[in-house]
Amino acid sequence: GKQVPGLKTGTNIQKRPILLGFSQLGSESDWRKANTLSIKESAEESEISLLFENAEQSQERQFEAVRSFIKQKVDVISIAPVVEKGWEPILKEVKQAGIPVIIIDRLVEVSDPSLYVTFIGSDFYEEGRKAGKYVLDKLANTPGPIGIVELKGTEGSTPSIARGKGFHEVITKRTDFAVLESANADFTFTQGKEVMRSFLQARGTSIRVLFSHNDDMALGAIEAIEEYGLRPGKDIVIVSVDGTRKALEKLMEGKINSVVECNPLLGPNLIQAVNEMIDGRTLPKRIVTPESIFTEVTAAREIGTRRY
Ligand code: GZL
Repeated sequence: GKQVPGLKTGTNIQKRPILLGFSQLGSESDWRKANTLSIKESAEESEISLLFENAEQSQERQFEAVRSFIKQKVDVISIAPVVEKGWEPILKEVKQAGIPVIIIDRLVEVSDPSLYVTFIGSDFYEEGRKAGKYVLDKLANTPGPIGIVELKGTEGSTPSIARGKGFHEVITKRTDFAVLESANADFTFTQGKEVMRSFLQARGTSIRVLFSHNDDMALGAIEAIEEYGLRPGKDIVIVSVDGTRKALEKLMEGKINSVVECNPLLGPNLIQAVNEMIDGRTLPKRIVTPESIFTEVTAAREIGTRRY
């Protein structure tokens, strides 16, 4: 195992695996399942032993997991925070215990940046802007007014806040674009279908565009649109975020028009950050995962290599 400083006993240095406590926020989507698998696989490949706790969307259960990691005296704690607010107290407890914290995937809103070493995750604001730009391009030659509906992710989560902000800022360029409905559907297939059904009942054929904050909600919405009697990808332009295999398949069928990539494979970045930190190296405050955008054209090329 790695040499953990302060573990010298006598002449030989005591070697034991690094203990990483990871609080995962849930298993709400294909993206999340891929994220969990990536972290477990990367920990296995390295000499790091992983304590994994799944909070199933409950911030309180994330706090409990972090407290149990403190009790177990782990070397590092990593958190994928379900929402941004409410993390100061628990992160102060971790700091008092002298355990470094790595935030991954989503961000925490804290006034004291020393409460975590680094944040590894996507630029969600840019993802929202990419989605907005796609809609502007797709409808460049379509006269308004154009009705848009939005399926938002978990209320108060970084991806939902930032994707929405980026998207809305970009589409203001067209004054004949109107957001008719915008509601949270918690990143899940089931709620995406239910909320889209309610949008259709309220607004019917005035809906011309759907912006979904993730693929699972978009896939649910596609079922609602087809049950309503409209053609997803044709009567309603659909742009989504993540880039899961199921979404790329719909992209190839023409039922989704564009998918903005959000990379869930954060395992290698996390494990590398843990090892570098244990070796006493300083880490950048922010590590951004590289991402692109998929359309009907590129989906075919991508689908073969997708791992999730
Ligand atoms: C984004 C991640 C989001 C995904 C959803 O990094 O937090 O949560 O976009 C997932 O699919 O549920």
